[in-house]
Amino acid sequence: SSMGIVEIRVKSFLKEESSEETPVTPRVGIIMGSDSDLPVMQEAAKVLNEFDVPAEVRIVSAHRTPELMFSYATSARERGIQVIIAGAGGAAHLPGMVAALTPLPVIGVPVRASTLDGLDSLLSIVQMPRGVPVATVAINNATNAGLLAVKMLGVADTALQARSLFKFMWIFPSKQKHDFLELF
Ligand code: RP5
Repeated sequence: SSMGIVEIRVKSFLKEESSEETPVTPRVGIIMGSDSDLPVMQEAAKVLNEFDVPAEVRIVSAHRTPELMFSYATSARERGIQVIIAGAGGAAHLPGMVAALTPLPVIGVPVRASTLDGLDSLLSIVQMPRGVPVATVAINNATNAGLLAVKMLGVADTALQARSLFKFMWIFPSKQKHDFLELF
């Protein structure tokens, strides 16, 4: 019986160890050109937190830290990131540049940051050339970027799709609502 106690102690020790040492792999990368974008971009993090989707938040600038942008974009997929949300203002090249460097879907958030009321950011992000898509949300609407990321991940994650159902329910046609509820 003393062996039994030792085993239990070892197990609980290992459990504590592993819960401290195993960091959760982020599924969504939230990046932005400047810390001045944070008040807008944190809304995306809030949404992901609401749905228990692990996310990381990083300042990565296409213009000020181009090498960091390159290494972030080219390593994101192999680190386990599945969707990238990129916010930037002014000459907002970050989402498009990142989209050119990764197979992951990129959601762009135009941040209102200059004298042009965010129209500059919107056009910089939305007017991508054919072949390099960026899913662009409305100016300053990082909430929608978070919700869109949840929907994208939900395609291959029915548990997450089910959790998101109630958030989106009010816009579903009633037949679809019925089918969905049957499913879970
Ligand atoms: C962009 O320029 C950033 O995304 C930010 O929206 C804007 C202003 O940046 P700061 O000068 O406030 O750092 O690169």
